[in-house]
Amino acid sequence: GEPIKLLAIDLGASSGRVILGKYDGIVLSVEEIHRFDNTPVSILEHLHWDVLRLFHEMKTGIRAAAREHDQLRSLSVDTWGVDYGFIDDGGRLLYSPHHYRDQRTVACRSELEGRVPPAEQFNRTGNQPALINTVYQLFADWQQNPALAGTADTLLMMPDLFHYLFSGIKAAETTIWSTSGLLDAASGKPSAELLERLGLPAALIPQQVPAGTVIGQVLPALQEELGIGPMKVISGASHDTASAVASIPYVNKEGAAFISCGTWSLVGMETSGPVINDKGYEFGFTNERCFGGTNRLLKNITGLWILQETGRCWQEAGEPLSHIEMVRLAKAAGPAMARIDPNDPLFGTPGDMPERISQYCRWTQQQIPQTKGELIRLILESLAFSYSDTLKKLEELTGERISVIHMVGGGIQNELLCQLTADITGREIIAGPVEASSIGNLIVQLVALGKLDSARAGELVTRSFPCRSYQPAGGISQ
Ligand code: ADP
Ligand code: LRH
Repeated sequence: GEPIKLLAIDLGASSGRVILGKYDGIVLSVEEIHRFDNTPVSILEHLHWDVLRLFHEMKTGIRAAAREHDQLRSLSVDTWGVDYGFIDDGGRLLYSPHHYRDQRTVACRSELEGRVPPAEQFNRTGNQPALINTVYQLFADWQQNPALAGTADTLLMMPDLFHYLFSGIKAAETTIWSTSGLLDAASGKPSAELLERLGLPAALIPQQVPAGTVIGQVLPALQEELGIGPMKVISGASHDTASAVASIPYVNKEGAAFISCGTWSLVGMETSGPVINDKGYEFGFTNERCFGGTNRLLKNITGLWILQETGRCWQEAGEPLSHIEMVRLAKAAGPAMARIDPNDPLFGTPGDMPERISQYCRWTQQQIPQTKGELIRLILESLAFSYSDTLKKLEELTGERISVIHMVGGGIQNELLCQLTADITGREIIAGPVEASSIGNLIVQLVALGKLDSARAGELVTRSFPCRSYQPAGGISQ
């Protein structure tokens, strides 16, 4: 019969896409309908997401899909973590949500940490304390904008916000909320105690739903505007990393780690429950929820963002380079003469990355890269070394030996990064799928619609999307 047709809307911190998925019961095929940049806007010295533009681009994608295909059954949005918008009691969006790299949290850090020390935050929530976390942002909003207490009725995390704009339904999906630093790790519910000690109203948080919930339908007026029929809105694994991990075609989950490579690099393993101990805290790990309720023990590494920002600087200087050219130059440059710690705060905010990397090398008394190729190579090798270091810590934390690493996400199109990771970790890399978040998004929708058994998802991905394997070449070691 007719295949089932669904739309995945995947918003990364650098770009968004509307993907059409078709499932005939055997194979899942995907077609990219619309891709758009996700460019934050700095206004009045604060960094914001352009949500109206993003919603407009989503609509453009849906309209385009509807022109070619009828019977689109459902849609689901997944986005990057931690960010949110406010809705007032009339259902209106209050203002364009802040970007997690906005610096308003800095001034409130010590006040927050005086009330709930970082180690306690970690022990309660399983989330690694970080200035980007929802809890830091929300606390800063409450301190710096007292009027919010009177106007903000509901807090919607980014994907929940878009689901609301599509359906009119307000919900709090658990995977995205598990990035907030506000959920109790054990119960998976908002921590009443944490909220109270920070003076934040629990009433801001709408009804919680698990990943894979049909929350409503696209609003009638939107159906008409977009030229679609009735379409379900599904709250999926709405954190992009949760979606990406839902797409991993594990051969054997035991001894398998993952690296989700996009703007960020997320390095981790699935575990049955949160891993909360002093070492995990000290090593900088975090615990987030997966589709199905299991746990993801992972570390956030400032990833290809550093290369993106570098590329942006060169572009602004009138010397743009494509991804392919960057990889070619880095290959030609040969082994890097210096290394950075990608998680150094120096690399966390927008700015002149090439200059900051030189600065870092100067401070650490290393050779300063002289050419673009050397600089790119330095970034990629530094990432691979930090992956390797993180994987060793993961082995120490879990007591498991990692034998294979699944790499997923846009960054795996950088085959030099994949090969360096194989070489430096000494492990086999299985790379794929590239569009991991979109594919995971579609899988969760299929499960929610009762069309796929979640235990069969890995096989479906293996059947439907090519993966590439990289073997360690030997010769490079830490
Ligand atoms: P996000 O979801 O965070 O927006 P993606 O998963 O789309 O990120 O991955 C974006 C990254 O993928 C870019 O930073 C870039 O480094 C890398 N990338 C994208 N296309 C290519 C390509 N053709 N070759 C090499 N790298 C690529
Ligand atoms: C990756 C990601 C990551 C973090 C960051 C803010 O896109 O979702 O897991 O939460 O964005």
